[in-house]
Amino acid sequence: MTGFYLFKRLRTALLVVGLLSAPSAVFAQTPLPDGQVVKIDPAAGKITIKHGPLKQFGMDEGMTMVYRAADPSMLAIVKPGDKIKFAPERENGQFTVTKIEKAK
Ligand SMILES: [Cu+2]
Repeated sequence: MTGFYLFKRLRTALLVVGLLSAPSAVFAQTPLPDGQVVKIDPAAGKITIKHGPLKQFGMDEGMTMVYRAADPSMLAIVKPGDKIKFAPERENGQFTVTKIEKAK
């Protein structure tokens, strides 16, 4: 009985260690949100993206909005109509895309 109890305790402890060490790996694998390119303004370094809800920014519903490109050169790989995965961030109160990938 005691041996079984110890086994259960040990198993729980291992599980907790596993959970504690997992978050960074899980976080790194969080997929980027989906979007669709509506418009690109290379001169201004801006891109208009249609996207679904982004709760972390208080966008509870999908919308079409303009983002600043962290690096204007990233706008060269996409064109209007393209389906993308993008990394939205808020920098100095301005919505910025730090990464754009073409969705397959
Ligand atoms: Cu938005």
